[in-house]
Amino acid sequence: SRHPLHSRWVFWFLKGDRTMDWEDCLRKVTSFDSIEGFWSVANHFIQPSGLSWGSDFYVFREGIKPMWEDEQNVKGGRWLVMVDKHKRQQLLDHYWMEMLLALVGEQFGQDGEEICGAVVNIRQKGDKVALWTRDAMKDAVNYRIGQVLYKALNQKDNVMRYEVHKDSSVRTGSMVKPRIVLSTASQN
Ligand code: M7G
Repeated sequence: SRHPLHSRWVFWFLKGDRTMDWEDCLRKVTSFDSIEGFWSVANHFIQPSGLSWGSDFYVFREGIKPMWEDEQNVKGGRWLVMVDKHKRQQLLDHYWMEMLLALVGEQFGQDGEEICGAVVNIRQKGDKVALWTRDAMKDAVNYRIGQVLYKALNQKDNVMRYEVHKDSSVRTGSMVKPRIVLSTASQN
């Protein structure tokens, strides 16, 4: 039988190409609205570690474009998990899969409605996975979402940061000042 999800999710791919506008590099690939559909997508596409540098995967709720400018993202932010360069072999594909399973498996309860989508960025300087939420000012909601993600990705001893998209989009230096920080210490 078919196990429907609460939302339909769209899977996007971005192949980094500095000679093109960023948005023109973004392609809708497919969508799914059941657990079975999710697995056929997950089994069909190469894992993040197989992508070339500069590529991204996005899984976003239908109707939300995976970009800061979308009205559902414009006031939002992201929980960011930076993948240790020396551990990408063990961690990258695992993080991405755990993040997607948490997302489509409704592991965030009511707060799940605040989540717009998931992102993985393949970067030579260090890969990133992130969960985008709708409202960067809803600290309590974002904190709870962060805690679920922290556990799902077994972030013990790592620091997870919540960054406001408005700050990322006007970034000049390399780091954005996070709005929330989660670490093992803040879990206790
Ligand atoms: P990134 O891919 O988020 O991270 O941003 P990176 O710095 O590790 O590569 C790289 C660049 O892509 C940004 O400086 C923007 O030029 C462009 N870019 C990324 N995002 C997520 C967006 C977006 O949502 N909208 C627009 N217009 N450009 C974006």
